[in-house]
Amino acid sequence: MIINLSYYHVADDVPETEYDIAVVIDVLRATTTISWALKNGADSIQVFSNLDLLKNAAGNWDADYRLMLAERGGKKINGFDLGNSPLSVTKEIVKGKRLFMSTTNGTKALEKVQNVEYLFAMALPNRKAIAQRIMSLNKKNVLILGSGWEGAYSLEDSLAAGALAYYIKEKFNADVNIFNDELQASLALWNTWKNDILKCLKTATHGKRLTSLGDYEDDFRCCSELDCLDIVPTQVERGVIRAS
Ligand code: 3SL
Repeated sequence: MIINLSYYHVADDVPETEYDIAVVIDVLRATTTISWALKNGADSIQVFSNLDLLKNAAGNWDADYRLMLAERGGKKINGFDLGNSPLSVTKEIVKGKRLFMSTTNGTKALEKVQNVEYLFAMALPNRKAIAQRIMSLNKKNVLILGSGWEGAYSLEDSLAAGALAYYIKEKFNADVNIFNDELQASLALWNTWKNDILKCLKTATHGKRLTSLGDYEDDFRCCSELDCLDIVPTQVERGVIRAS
């Protein structure tokens, strides 16, 4: 079967089409944090764009088994347990807990496609695991969605979209229809930067934004690692993501 692979930079660009699978990417840093939290034993992650809804839902959860994560503009919001760094979701902190999470762009993108039957969160560390899952499902229409920044294009999400399409096309030798120009451009981007992912992330506007906010060297290193996690963050009920 031919796989139709499309990529859109931000949620508002996604057409009203039926997709079998949606893969949401926020390299810096929401989907990297989600992937590492699940790797480190978090029970689940519930995503919200709205902070009041997050607080309400968290309030109904056993306080010993919950954490609230919130970031806006790259910074942790006061009053929340954690911000949005993959380095902060260590085993000691997240094991067995539900993470109630809201970020500037990543959780919005996840909300946008939560009606798609199979919804996965991807970052560079689990690119291969996601590609394998897509292939194993044998579905036709696959949407890759970047999170961007406040409605605008982001270089690092497009790089990862290209990395995923490249893996499916070249490593699986799958019959792939690169459905739109956005994905063609992402493949070209991947070919340009695949040997210096870290530099690409630091060159990106959001990479520069993070650099201007403080020392994010370890976050950059973590977010630029490729194929080191076997976790497939999967939506199991509306807004709730678990490892599978
Ligand atoms: O935009 C988002 O959703 C965040 O991932 C941004 S940040 O990396 O936490 O600054």
